Amino acid sequence: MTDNAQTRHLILVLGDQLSHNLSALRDADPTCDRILMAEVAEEAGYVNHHKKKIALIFSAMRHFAIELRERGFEVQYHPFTPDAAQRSLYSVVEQAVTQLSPKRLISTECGEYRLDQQIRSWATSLHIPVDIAPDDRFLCSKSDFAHWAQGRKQLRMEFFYREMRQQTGLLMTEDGKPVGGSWNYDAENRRKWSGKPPAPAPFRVEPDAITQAVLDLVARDFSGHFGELDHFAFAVTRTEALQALDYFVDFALPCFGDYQDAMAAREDSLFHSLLSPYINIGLLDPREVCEAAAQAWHAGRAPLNSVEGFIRQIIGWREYVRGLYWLRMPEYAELNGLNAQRDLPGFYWTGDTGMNCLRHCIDATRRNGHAHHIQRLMVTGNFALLIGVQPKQVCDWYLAVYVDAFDWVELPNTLGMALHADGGYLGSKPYAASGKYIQRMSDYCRDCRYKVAKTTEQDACPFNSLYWHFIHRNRVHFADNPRMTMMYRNWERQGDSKRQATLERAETLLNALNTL
Ligand code: FAD
Ligand code: DLZ
Ligand code: SF4
Repeated sequence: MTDNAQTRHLILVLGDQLSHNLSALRDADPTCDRILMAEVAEEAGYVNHHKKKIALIFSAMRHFAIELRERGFEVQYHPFTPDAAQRSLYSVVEQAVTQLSPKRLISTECGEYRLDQQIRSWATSLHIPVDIAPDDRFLCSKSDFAHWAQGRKQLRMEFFYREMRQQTGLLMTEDGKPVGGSWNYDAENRRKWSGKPPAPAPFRVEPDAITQAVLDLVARDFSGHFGELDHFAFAVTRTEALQALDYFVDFALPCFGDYQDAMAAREDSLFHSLLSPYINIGLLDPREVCEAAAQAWHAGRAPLNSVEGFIRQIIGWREYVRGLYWLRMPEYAELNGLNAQRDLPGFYWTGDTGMNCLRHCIDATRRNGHAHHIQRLMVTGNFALLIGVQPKQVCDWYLAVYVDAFDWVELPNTLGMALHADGGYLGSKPYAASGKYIQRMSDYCRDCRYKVAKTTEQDACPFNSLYWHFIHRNRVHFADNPRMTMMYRNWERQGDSKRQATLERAETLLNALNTL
């Protein structure tokens, strides 16, 4: 494109849209279109994003811009500077529209409701047609999900997942049945890990000069943000992300299924893929990730409980929460079905607590910007649920601290799955658990200041009395839930004085959360 050529289309590419087959780029013409990408203060600062998350997004954006230029595109790229006059995507786009007078602004629909609403209003404020193409990197469109959900009072992932299996043909026989005879091998995903087989070291990429420059920038300009920047080793290009996928399939997938729910003090990620950041920012396509796993099963390189469990997370849970988000926003973000009003304890930001499970999970989060699903759900999420933290505060924490966090996936997982704040729309039963669950699935309790076998004593595991306090105070919500009947029966059976002592211990803990 020559300097004086008229720009036909200005194409906006966001920090989580780094896919060469992005719908907004599909009809792009290097001779007359211009691509706009910008690192801006507003996006980097609307929550206290982990330093590694900002570094990953800026570095991957810079690498993607170079790849686009290598393909012949003109890219207007705005690197972050703390004193830039343009602090929001809107102001960057407004300036480019003034400079270039494009005929149209093209974008792919944005993953977050907040920014999506802003972009949809730009046609009016910028006086330019704005074309928003569907994000077809997801396997289920927003309208197909809405159609599936229509008329259902409660949604259940399992039924959605079966339809997705049929639609994609993943792990299906030629006559339309699930391979192995079952849709779901969840019951074979619950082994405790004893140290063997050894877990693979996490995949690492050494930072190149571009990443190093971003790391210096983040260290300088985002020093107040959460998390450690040291040992940054994320893939920042599609080529590197594909290597991360191969590494996972070769070394972790075979054991992924058995140890999917396990946690261990000396292994942060065990057999998990660590691929969510790459899928979420567009370096990997969810279909190719699932196909790579299915291929490993067909080739006899990974067992069915691993491959089915892994694929279920992506075509099941990932698509399900995304569909639900768009179906229920914006009111979904305001839900607080259990009327939880407590503040998030300060130790969520520091890890400074004697509760070993929480300390380990928060410390891994601080170091890596990652914790695996059971750590997020059954340790940090479970504790916030039991003590009744305000959903908004918990959601802001999850959105900030994980490298893979974007509102469309974080919000339903936190507000719906972990906090049960949506009245059971996403899941039929709260994921509330006592210390016994954590003991069964991890080795955290062994070295803890608290005793997991005790409930009411001074050194008793806080999760135990808090669990019963949760059950007791939420009777009105759960007593009629058939999946909770057993719990209420157990609670009644304990007798008045034991129950009283348990509730008193819980009250003492609730009044001193930051000293635990
Ligand atoms: P693996 O265990 O290897 O799973 C494979 C892939 O499946 C993941 O990469 C991810 O793409 C997908 N996946 C697995 N579980 C889920 C799920 N529940 N929802 C959506 N996708 C899933 N995931 C995010 O990507 N971003 C978030 O902000 C996020 N916030 C969460 C908050 C809470 C409270 C909880 C309980 C879960 C959250 N998850 C989130 C889901 C899940 O914990 C992460 O996707 C997973 O830990 C990422 O690590 P991994 O790539 O090693 O996953
Ligand atoms: C998360 C994030 C960050 C930290 N920075 C930028 C940025 O500077 N420029 C940009 O285009 N996008 C960024 N993002 C992602 C967006 O905030 C937003 O979360 C997603 O585009 C919504 O799907
Ligand atoms: Fe966590 Fe309780 Fe176990 Fe300590 S004893 S690690 S607080 S579950």
